[in-house]
This record gives sequence, C-alpha cells and structure tokens, in this order.
Amino acid sequence: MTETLKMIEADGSAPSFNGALDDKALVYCYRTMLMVRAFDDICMKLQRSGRIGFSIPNKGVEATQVGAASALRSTDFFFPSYRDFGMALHHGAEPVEMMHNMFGNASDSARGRQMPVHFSFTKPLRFFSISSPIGTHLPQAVGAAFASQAQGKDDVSLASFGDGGTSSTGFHSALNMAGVWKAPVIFLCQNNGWAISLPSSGQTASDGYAIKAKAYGMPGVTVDGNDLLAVNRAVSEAAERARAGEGPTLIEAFTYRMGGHSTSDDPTKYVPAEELEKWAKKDPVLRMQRFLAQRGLWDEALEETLQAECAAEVAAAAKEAQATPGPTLETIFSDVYETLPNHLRRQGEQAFDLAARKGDADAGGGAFPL
Ligand SMILES: Cc1ncc(C[n+]2csc(CCOP(=O)(O)OP(=O)(O)O)c2C)c(N)n1
Ligand SMILES: [Mg+2]
Repeated sequence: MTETLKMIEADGSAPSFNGALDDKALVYCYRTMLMVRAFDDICMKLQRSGRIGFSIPNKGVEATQVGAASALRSTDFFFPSYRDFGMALHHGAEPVEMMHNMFGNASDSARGRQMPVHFSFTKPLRFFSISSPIGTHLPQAVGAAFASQAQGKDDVSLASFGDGGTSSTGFHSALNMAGVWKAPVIFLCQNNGWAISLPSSGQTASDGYAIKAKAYGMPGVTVDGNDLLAVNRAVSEAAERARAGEGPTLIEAFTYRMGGHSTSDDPTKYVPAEELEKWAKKDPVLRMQRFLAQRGLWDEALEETLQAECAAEVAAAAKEAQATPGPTLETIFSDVYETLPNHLRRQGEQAFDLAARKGDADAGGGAFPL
C-alpha cells in the first residue's frame, strides 16, 4: 500500500502542486463546491417545507466529488453514487435540470418515475442514472469500460460509491471482472466514515478498503478526500493508466459526511459530537479556499460574488422547477412499450377513469422562496 496522497497543507500551501489545473480551472472547481453547498441548503429548505420529498446532503465530501470530476473528460462515463451532485454540476449539468428531478415534474428526464436525487444526464454527458440499490452501478461501469476497450476508444469509466458500497455483491463482481479484463475503470470508494448509521468499524474487518484491490489484481491507493488537488491527482493517474491499457485502479478517498445520511435521517442520534467537530476543522471548502488565497486567487469579494451567484442560480432553478407541472398520468406508460400490452392498457383506462372522476391529490401550497 502506498502512503495516503495529500497536497494541500493546513496553511493552504501545496508545494507538490504541479499546475495540473490552471488558475481558471481551480476557481471553477471552487465555484462548483460552493454550488453544491447552495444546492444542499435550498434542498433542505424545500424538503423541510414539504415541497420535495427527499434529498441527500453533500456537505463534507465536495472535494472528492469535484476533484474526481476535474480529472476526467466530459466524454468519460460516470456511474455516480447518490452523493455526487458536484460531479454532474462540474461537467455542466444545469441546476434547473437537477431541480426538475428533485420535484419529479414533467421536465424531469425520468418523468417523475425516480426518487429525488436520482438524476441522469446522458445527453450530451455520460452521467448515468443514480441507482438506489447500493453497488448495482459498479458492474455497469465495468461493462461501459469494457465496451470502450473493445471499440478501441480511450474513454474511461468512473464508478463512485461509499464505504458501505464495498459490502455489496456488485463491488466484488465488478472488481473481479475489471481485473480479469483489465477494463479502463476507476473505482472511487468515498470512505466518509458512515453507511447511514453504521461506522466503518462495522463494515469490514480489512485494514481499510484500498487493500481489497490486491485480491482483484489491481493497484489500491489512498488519498485525502478533503484535498481537491490530491483527489484530482489520484484520479488523473488512474485515468492515465486506464487509457494506456493498464487496467483498473481502486482509490479510497478519506472524507467525512458532515450532515445526515439523507433529509430523513437524524445523525445526532448516532454521530459523536466530537467526531463532527474534528472533521469540521478539515472542511474541504475551507481547505481549497486557503489554497486559492495563497495563490492570490481568492479574497472576500470573490467569496461574496460566488456565493451570491450560486444561491441565486439554485433559487431560480427551484422556482422554475416548482412552477413546472407534474407529469400527466398518461406518461406512466410513455417510453416503456412500443405497443402497450392489453392488461396494462386496461389498468391504465381504469386509472385514468378514476382520476377523471375523483381528480388528483392536492399539491402543497406556497411558492418559493420560502
Ligand atoms: C442493496 C441495498 N442495501 C441497502 C440499502 C439501504 N441503504 C441506502 S444508503 C445505504 C448506506 C450506504 O453507505 P455508503 O455506501 O457508505 O454511502 P454514503 O451514504 O455514506 O455516501 C444503505 C445501507 C440499499 N439502498 N441498497
Ligand atoms: Mg459512507
């Protein structure tokens, strides 16, 4: 096992930074992290006021998400976890598209058939649908990587998942096949300390997660997941290996979930307060901010501008998504069959008839902003 890769020191200096990201790209990464925070903030308000059913907080893991995204091309394949808002935003997914999904409205690419947070942006991005069942997207990522390899293309596939995801069958079969095929895939394990209320100590008897790579014949590396530059470098190196035909890499990023598992969770019931305090001092956004300040790329005025821009953009997205009507009942049958089977047609007619006679359930009142 290699030493854990870290680049940004506590004072913001990064002596080993080699300019892999230029000044514009560095500030853009920082802006994406702030956009994720703005998104979290508004989604929490929308959920608490009953306007959306659910959301997933990203606070604490932004450097892992954005650091990884910034190391890959928009044409690479992304098989994300549900806590990866920053990956989509970084590659140009619009906040309003994400909000349409949060509301499950008629403009949602899944037409309201998915849970909130289950985005997919497959045109022009290759950001595949978030899967609710843990670990099912890992073999899919290997399949996409295998296809790109078979076609002689140099696209790589990123599978992002949590510490809990390593206990899934998908993890084992994906790593096994990727190792055998030398598929161009990067397995990014975001070890954020918890799988809902289960700490890592209850997840595995191994000495961490990266070590599991050895069993599948691939390198396992560890990286400070709150350090955007380090994650960028680890993922860049893994992508380089993959594009050169050298096969998969398992990266374990040490980070921390600074909020609840989801808006349905109360982490104060099980997360020790001291643990949260300790990690709050390692906040990835502040870490990046200090690095940018050291390079003369950040000041208070920039912070105010970026925060105001992000908050306004996400608020406008929420407003537009809330004002967009829900999918019509008939769309439950769209995009599924070319010719609807008779038994479904009959069920549909009964449902449409019932809705016509009794109407829809009432929507919640009120308008954004809250
Ligand atoms: C197959 C399966 N088992 C259980 C669940 C319930 N579940 C949802 S999220 C989660 C925890 C996953 O933790 P981790 O992989 O560490 O990701 P994190 O939420 O920490 O980002 C569990 C057990 C599920 N969605 N799918
Ligand atoms: Mg976790």
